[in-house]
Amino acid sequence: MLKLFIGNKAYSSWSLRGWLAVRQSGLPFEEIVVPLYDEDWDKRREGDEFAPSSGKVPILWDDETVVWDSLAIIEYLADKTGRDRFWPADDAARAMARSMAAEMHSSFANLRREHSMNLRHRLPPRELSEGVQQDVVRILELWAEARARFGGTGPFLFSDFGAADIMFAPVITRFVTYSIPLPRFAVAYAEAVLTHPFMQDWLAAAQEEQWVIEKFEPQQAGKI
Ligand SMILES: N[C@@H](CCC(=O)N[C@@H](CS)C(=O)NCC(=O)O)C(=O)O
Repeated sequence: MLKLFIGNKAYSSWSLRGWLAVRQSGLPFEEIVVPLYDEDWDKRREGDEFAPSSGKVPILWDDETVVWDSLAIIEYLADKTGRDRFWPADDAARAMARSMAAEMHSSFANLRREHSMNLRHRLPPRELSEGVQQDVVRILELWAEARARFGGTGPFLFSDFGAADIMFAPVITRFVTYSIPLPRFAVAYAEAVLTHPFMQDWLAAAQEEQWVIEKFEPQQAGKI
C-alpha cells in the first residue's frame, strides 16, 4: 500500500499538494503526519523514510519505490492510475495545465514567503508588497486564461478537478487567510476548490490539529 509522509496540515502547503494528488489517484494509502520543526524534527528528518527527499515532505513510498516532491508525486500517480485523472485530455489544454503546474512549482516566491500557509486564521486585509502584487496578478491571469479557454462546463481550471487545481490549492487558501481581494470569476473558482470533498477533509483535519509553529503564526506572518 502507498505510504505518504506529510507535514502539519495547518501549515504545510507542499504536503497539501502531495496529499490531494494521492486522494485524486483513488488508491488506498496510509498517511503519516509528522510535526515539522518540533524539537525532534532535525533527528526525525534524518530517518530512513526521509533520506531520499533529504528531509522534506511530502514523500511517497510505494513499497520499495519512493517518490518525493509534489509535482513528481503527481506524475508518478498519473503514470500509475491514468493521465486523465490529473491532466486534461486535449493537447493544448494539457500543455497549458502542465505549464501552469510547473510555474506554480518554481515561482511565486514572494507570495509563498510573505504569506505562508496557515489554515487556522482569517486575517484582515493588509497592503501587499509589490512582489506579492505581481505574483497575484500573474496567478489571476493564468486562472482567467485557463478558465476562458478550457474551463468548459466544470468549475475548475480545466473543467474537472486535476493537477493544476492541486498545485494552486494552497494559493487559494492563502488568498482566504490573508483576505486578498479577488475578481468574481476567481472567487467562484476558489469556492469550487475549497468545497471539493478532498479539500474539505484536509481543512477539517487542519482545524483539529494541536501543533503550533510560532514562526508561521500571524504575528510573524510576512517575516519568514
Ligand atoms: N519542492 C518540494 C518542496 C518540499 C518542501 O519544501 N517541504 C517543506 C514543508 S511544506 C519541508 O519539508 N520543510 C522541512 C524542512 O525543510 O526541514 C515539493 O514540491 O514537494
